[in-house]
Amino acid sequence: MTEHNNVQTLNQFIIQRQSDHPGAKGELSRLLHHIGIASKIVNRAVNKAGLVDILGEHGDRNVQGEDQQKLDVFADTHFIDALKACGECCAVASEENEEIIIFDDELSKHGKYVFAMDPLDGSSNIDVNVSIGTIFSIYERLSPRGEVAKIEDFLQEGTKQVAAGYIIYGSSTMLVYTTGKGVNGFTLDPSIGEFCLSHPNIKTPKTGKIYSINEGNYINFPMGVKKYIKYCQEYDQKSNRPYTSRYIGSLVADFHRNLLNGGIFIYPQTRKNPNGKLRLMYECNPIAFIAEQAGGKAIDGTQRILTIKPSSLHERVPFYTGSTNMVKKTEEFLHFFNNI
Ligand code: P6P
Repeated sequence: MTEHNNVQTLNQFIIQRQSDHPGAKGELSRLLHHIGIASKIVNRAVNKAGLVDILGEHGDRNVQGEDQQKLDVFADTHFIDALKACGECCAVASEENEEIIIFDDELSKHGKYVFAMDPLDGSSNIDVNVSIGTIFSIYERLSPRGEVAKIEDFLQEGTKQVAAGYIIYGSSTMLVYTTGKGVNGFTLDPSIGEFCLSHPNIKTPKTGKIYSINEGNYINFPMGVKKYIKYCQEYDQKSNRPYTSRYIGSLVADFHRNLLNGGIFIYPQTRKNPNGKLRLMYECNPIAFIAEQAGGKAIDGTQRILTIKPSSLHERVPFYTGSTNMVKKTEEFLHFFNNI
């Protein structure tokens, strides 16, 4: 009995769970398999970032006007290459590219899916060795297979997502994803180069003790957020307060900790980002899908993130997500103090 006999790899899991989707022909399975491959390639580069000359500014600036680090470009390129090789995806939207990337080769243009991603979120943390992540969202295309993909293929509500997930490149590298039948986490075992099922059927606690928000922006927060922060800091034995403030500044890392331990992550409107900083298509929607599938909640302050009809590829929204009871409490403060 080898040590790995009782461990299920990502590929074994994907094949086994294909039956969750009657009539599936393996397209999504193949797409998820290729995401796993790209994740391992990016992980190898992230782990060596301090050693190989891929640190520091790439010199270009992405559509967000942010200095693009070489590892951003590396991750963007390798995920796009893997998705093109897979043949199940006809186009990609990425934080690093203003326009959608259309695959017009004979195989991919018949692809059933479109793929939105933040290839390396939190990249400002690369140089200081803080956990970073890839976030992705998968939709069925709306345009006919065989035709050139269109922007409308992407501008679908988050409820239409077929799958969503993230890879966190941290003390260990994990792939966490959902296809709408629960959330499962896989840890990369470098000794065999496989993602192995380590966190089956993740359920997030209904409440927690952690609140995650950049309090440096406090002065410009909506009043309801200010009041909620003070609520978190008050002593109240019955509701286990004061809570603990934990903020890494890397969405995947902050969300993943709260998903497992319970907690709330908030990125509200600020002076610099009056609509919030996080992007709906490839940060908030995938994270919201995972949060809800794990029994949590995700809102923009007034509605479910997943019901927002996107109007543009890179639009930003305020983001409140995590343990249901904590998000509901924030909603109460926003409603009372901001008439939201
Ligand atoms: P701030 C990283 O740049 C990011 O997009 C998310 O990963 C993170 O949650 C957020 O921005 C941090 O933003 O303004 O607090 O530094």
